[in-house]
Amino acid sequence: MQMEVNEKPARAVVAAVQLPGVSDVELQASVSELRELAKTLGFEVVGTFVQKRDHFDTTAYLGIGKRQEMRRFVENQSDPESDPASVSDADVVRRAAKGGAARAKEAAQSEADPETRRADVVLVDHEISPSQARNLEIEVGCEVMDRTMVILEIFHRHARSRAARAQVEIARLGYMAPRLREEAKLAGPKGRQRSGTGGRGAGEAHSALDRQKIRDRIAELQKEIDAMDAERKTQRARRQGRQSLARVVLVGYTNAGKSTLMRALTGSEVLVANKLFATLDTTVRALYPEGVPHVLVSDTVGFIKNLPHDLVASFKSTLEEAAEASLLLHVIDASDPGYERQIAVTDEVLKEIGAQDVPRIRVFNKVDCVGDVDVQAARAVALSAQYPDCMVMSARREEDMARLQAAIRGFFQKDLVEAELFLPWAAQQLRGEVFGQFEVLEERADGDGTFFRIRGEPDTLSALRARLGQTQ
Ligand SMILES: Nc1nc2c(ncn2[C@@H]2O[C@H](COP(=O)(O)OP(=O)(O)O)[C@@H](O)[C@H]2O)c(=O)[nH]1
Ligand SMILES: [Mg+2]
Repeated sequence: MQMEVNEKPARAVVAAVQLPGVSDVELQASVSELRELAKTLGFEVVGTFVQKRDHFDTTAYLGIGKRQEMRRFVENQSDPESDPASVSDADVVRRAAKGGAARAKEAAQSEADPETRRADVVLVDHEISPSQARNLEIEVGCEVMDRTMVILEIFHRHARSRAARAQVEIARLGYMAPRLREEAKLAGPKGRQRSGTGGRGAGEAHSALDRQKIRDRIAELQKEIDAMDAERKTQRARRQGRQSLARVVLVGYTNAGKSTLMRALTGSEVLVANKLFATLDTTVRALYPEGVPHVLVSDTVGFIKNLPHDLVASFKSTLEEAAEASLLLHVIDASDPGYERQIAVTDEVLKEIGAQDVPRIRVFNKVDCVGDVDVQAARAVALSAQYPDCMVMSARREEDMARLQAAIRGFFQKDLVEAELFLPWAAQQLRGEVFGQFEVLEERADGDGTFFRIRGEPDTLSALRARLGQTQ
């Protein structure tokens, strides 16, 4: 489901059951979070359906009436009376007997004009069983993903290192295992299994996998992770002392504004065309405008308020690049009533992944949402007293973005040194690197080579001098 920039985004409908004991505020928070997660996956959210119930409908999560309402929405029918979409039980049974992929395709394509359809996928705000997903898929007429699957897909995309990928794969297998079993039961011995929403990897191999095989695979992955952990520790020790890239990592809860800040700081559009960084993916970009040193900014998955417990380990592994950062920007939604607790959780997790010593700036964002101008000013004073050196800002204000940009530049420039560098004629192939890695303040040439007066990182300078065979 990887989305290209120029591809039309898939349209999603969010559906949630509000169980007794869940307040409106809690439900709303959970639903907005799912909508943000959907956007992270590149979906455009076109509708939300909420239903109060004592329990989930055992057949299809939502009650029959809500299912039909959703189908009419998806198929873009306004008149419920002439609704050919209402599905009889016989229909359900008949279609359920067909193979998974074929059935999902039929549900998605044959029954509504693709030109007028309003949605491509339903996102359910809880974890549901395969049979509930299957029935909902048939009745509403498009693919269904539950909350856990949405989160797993996001982790899958954000897991960078081999260890993180292995960790996410374990979580995915854990999610798939009971589903494959139930699928096998539903489909009968020869039946095909549901593959439409299984996700990469797990989908292809499923028919051959039984529980034992899944257990073996999980054990194997765990062994790999342990081995890689040890390797990473030595690598990290080795990396220290070598020239390091200036690297900013954005962390914080979903919806705090990380991606918004990322876009504003890096001017994404501009940089797609920039050759130097053309290979960077969407979550790693260069701080713009460029300067010395080059600063790379990465976005992370973000903490999720309703994170299923089984996914905690894989969430942490998607965050591990935070431990390698030169600077963490901890983005906090200052208008969220639960922000203090969120700060505590974030700090705790950062400690667990070994990022406690990485310098960090706390960025209290969305201050424009906390009340009128006076309330905002009072909040800024209180936060600055409680968290020295924090930033209180709004991504919607240009002057605030400029302050943040300056704080980041300032952080990296305070360690820069000015120096003279001599490049003999025989080493002129390094000219490009001199200009790429340093700010050149002055340049003059004589019979032996070129003298530069430069400003840059001391480590980068030592590394270049070492290559030139020059001692300090
Ligand atoms: N009012 C206001 N909205 C903001 C601000 N920063 C981000 N947003 C909005 O908050 C929502 C979540 O932002 P996003 O960057 O996707 O958050 P992320 O989940 O941390 O990446 C989006 O609708 C943004 O437009 C801000 O400073 N003020
Ligand atoms: Mg984001």
